[in-house]
Formats: sequence, C-alpha cells, structure tokens
Amino acid sequence: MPIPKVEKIWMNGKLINWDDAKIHVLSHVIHYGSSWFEGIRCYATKKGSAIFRLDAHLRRLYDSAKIYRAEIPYTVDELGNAIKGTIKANKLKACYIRPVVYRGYNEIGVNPLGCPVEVAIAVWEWGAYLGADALEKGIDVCISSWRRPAPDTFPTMAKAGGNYLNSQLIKMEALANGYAEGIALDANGNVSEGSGENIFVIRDNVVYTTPFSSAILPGVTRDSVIKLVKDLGLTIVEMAIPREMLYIADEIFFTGTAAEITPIKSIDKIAIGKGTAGPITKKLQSAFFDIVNLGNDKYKWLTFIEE
Ligand code: PPE
Repeated sequence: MPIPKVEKIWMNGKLINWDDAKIHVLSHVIHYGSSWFEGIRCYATKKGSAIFRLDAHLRRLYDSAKIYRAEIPYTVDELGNAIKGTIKANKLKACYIRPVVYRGYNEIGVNPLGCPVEVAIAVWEWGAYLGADALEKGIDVCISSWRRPAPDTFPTMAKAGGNYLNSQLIKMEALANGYAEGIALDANGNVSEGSGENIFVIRDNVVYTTPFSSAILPGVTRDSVIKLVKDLGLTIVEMAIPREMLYIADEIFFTGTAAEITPIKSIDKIAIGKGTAGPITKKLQSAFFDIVNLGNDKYKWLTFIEE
C-alpha cells in the first residue's frame, strides 16, 4: 500500500511540505544503515486524540541513539512537542507516527562520527498492520529459516534501521511461502520475535513471553501487555521459549504498535488452540482497546493532543 500522503513533515526543526522532505544520496544512513526510529500510534479516543505511550517510545529512541554514540540535537520535550505539532498541522485524529533519527551528509566512510545527526517526523493514517481480519480471526505464520542476530553482533535493544534488513528477510520469506508473518529464532535456537512484533504464548492459563536476552526489541506494547496480564490476575513468565512450546500452546499472539494484539491461528500449518483467538487473547485485546478507543487512562499511557 502506498503511504497515504499528508501535507507536512517535520524535518530538523521545521514543518515542511511532504514532497520537500528529502535527503542527499550520499547521506551516511543510505550507505551504512545508520538510523534509529520509532513507530507510535495516535488514537481517536472517545475523549479526544491521544498518543499511546509517547514517553516510553521517546525514551527508546534516545536509548537507540545512545547505543550508537549518536547525540540527538533536541530535548525529549522538543521532540514530544514536535510530534504533537506535526499531528495538529496535518489535522489527523488518528495516525501512525514515525520519528526517524539518521546520520546525514558530510563525510563518506564507515566512521559515522563526522556526519550530522538529523531528525524527521512523519505521520499518516495506518489501519490494521496484518490485514483487516487479522485482529479478530488471527493469522497463519511460520518459523523463519533466518535467525535474529547473536548478542555480540547487532544490538536488538536499539531500534536501528540496519536491524530491519534481518526483518525484511524474515518477512519476504514468510510471504513467499504464503504466510502472513515469520517468527525468528535467536542464535541459540530459542524463540525470539516476528519481523516487527513481539510474541506471547499461553499454556494452562500462564502467559509466557521471550526475554530481552532472546534478541528481541523491547516492545512498548509488550511492556503494556505484561501490565495488563498482571492486572487480570494471571501469571506472566519471561523466559527462553523453545520452538516446540509454540506448537502445543493454547493461545499465541503478536504485539506491536502496528500489529497491536494480533492472534496467531497456526504456526507451520499446525493449528494453535482451536484455530481462532483464544479467551485470554480476547480479554487482553478488550483491555487494550478499551484504553485506546474509549480513552480510559488509568495507567497514564495516553498523551492527549489538546490538553
Ligand atoms: N519487534 C520488532 C522487530 C519490531 O519492529 C517491533 C515494532 C516490535 C517488536 C514491537 O515493538 P512496539 O511497537 O514497541 O510494541 N515494529 C514497528 C515497525 C513496523 C513496521 O513495519 O514498520 C511497529 O510496530 O510500529
């Protein structure tokens, strides 16, 4: 789907026209993958437009840059205000927000330190990530033949553009084989995550998810769902998950900003549970959508655009 164009993009401190948001072909990021980004959703709640967990996403953006010794030339508050300003300027009620920090144009060569750290923020309307029926009926996925990076190769706690070459391989292979998404194992052969989602597995009413040490991105939705699981009075266990535990699970779902809470109905053509969204998945979906649709903010997760 082509990106649904809006009017303005925030780039290095200014709102400019969508078509003018360009960079030089010799920018460091193009050649060496030196970018860090976020995906954030703004929801049209019953109480007004609100950004979901803005602080957590901005924190991860600064963390990602720090891991790569890049200093973002704006404060957290400045970027938070820029995000709100970009949504307002484009008159959107609900949207996906994509802040991206990148090494720009100056020197060539691997060493990034001589290249400026630049920032852009784009917003657009983005519906269900894994298809219209996905949230309700679930999706068919496979285990990827591609693994997530070993711990001392690419840091997966950084949401770096370069990491998404690995994600692209996982996604393309899954699509080529007729699946909606792929799940990658980590370097030890334990379950890691999807190309753009974390994973939760339920068996005998216990909810399991993979730990940071399984080469995952520390998802903001993952963190939110862990809190929702605890509030439902259920047990959450973060542990290395063997591949075969997926096949014998009662329920499995993906979490992500784009994917939200998407049930998985089969893995490698083995039906999971009854082959539809299970009861705990449905409870968690309804707790999540109550917050973002109704604007019930008991967790202080929403930043309303108009205070
Ligand atoms: N793992 C990966 C690899 C990942 O990219 C995401 C988000 C997650 C886990 C979940 O993280 P969080 O959104 O904080 O709950 N993937 C983003 C990009 C998707 C894309 O195609 O672009 C997203 O969901 O916005």
